[in-house]
Amino acid sequence: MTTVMNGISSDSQPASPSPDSKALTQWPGVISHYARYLPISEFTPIITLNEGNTPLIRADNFVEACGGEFELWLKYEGLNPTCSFKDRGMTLAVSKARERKAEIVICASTGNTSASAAAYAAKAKMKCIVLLPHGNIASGKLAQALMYGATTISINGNFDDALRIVRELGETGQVEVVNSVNPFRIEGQKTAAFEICDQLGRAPDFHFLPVGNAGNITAYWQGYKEYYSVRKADRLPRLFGFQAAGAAPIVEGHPIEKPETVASAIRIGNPASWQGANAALNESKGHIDKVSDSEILAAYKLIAKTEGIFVEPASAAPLAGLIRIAKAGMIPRGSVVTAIMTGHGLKDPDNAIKSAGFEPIIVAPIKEAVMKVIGL
Ligand code: AN7
Repeated sequence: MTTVMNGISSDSQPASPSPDSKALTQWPGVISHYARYLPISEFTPIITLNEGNTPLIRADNFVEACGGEFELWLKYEGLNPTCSFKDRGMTLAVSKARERKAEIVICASTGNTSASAAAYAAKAKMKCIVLLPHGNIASGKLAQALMYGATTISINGNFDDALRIVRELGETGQVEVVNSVNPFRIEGQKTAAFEICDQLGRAPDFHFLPVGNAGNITAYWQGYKEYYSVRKADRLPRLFGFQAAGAAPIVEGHPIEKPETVASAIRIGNPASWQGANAALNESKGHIDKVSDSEILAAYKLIAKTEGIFVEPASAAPLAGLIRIAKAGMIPRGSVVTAIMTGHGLKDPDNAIKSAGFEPIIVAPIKEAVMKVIGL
């Protein structure tokens, strides 16, 4: 009989583990690893792509470039199975939808939620419908929704319009909404805070992240508080959130009707988890601010060049904020700072090529031509 443990079937395990296998144990995904903190039971089918366990990478070069004297750790969430943090919440939302015998999952998305929903629905053999703001999706994300087989609908409107329609469709009871208005999304996403504490052996002093629909800031705060309450973390971090200047409803204190930013992932004018964000900011003595598109693009290039870490523009928003705050001397020396790199740079190749500032040099197919270019 085949029993499924840790996401692999027992009959596929090697007969005798090699000496190297110890360091390469199979990670089972966030639900199995953090089961005791999640609302699941023995009846919950676990739909996983082995998400989570993403690297926490120390970024001294970047800190040096912004003149700081603190420890910066980047949680590289772009290394999840669909290349964004959304997979943590989606594994749980889709598992719970399957448990309830739902057949169709639906979401509105600026791109990453749709990629993740489509992938997990495929794994669960469920139908997936995604509503996207027409013309404002990074090409990698659109490719994902199409390839994973989601029914992909482009709305002549923005994300907020798409989410409004999805909520209305959810009220019919015929579809399962897997946007972060679904509480299982937040529950799954909080595992990233657990991982940071487990990887660092403590909670950070400051935690920087981008804010769009505000589900992630809500989830991180819930995760840090929960780990603190069971004494798995020694302190609570201050949460520092950043919105794009043209899409900064929480900073401005009112919804933005026509949000605009190069960081299409956070082009959101009326965040669903606004209250969760406010609670996280107030309770953690945190801070929310806006960064301009040019600050975002500068940070986007700097992190790739100084650390070899390629993120999408939205993930550079907290780095832009960190540059500004570090320069103002607001991070005490020796602080431990984390920043969440929410999505992979390859999601948005068009912005990358546009932003790089130079193009490949075309030469004749001979050694001399290449030597001339490199000055040898
Ligand atoms: C890379 O995919 O809202 O504040 O529909 O893709 O939790 O919304 C994406 C959001 C940050 C903001 N970074 O997180 C969607 C969507 C990236 C993102 C955010 C998003 P939230």
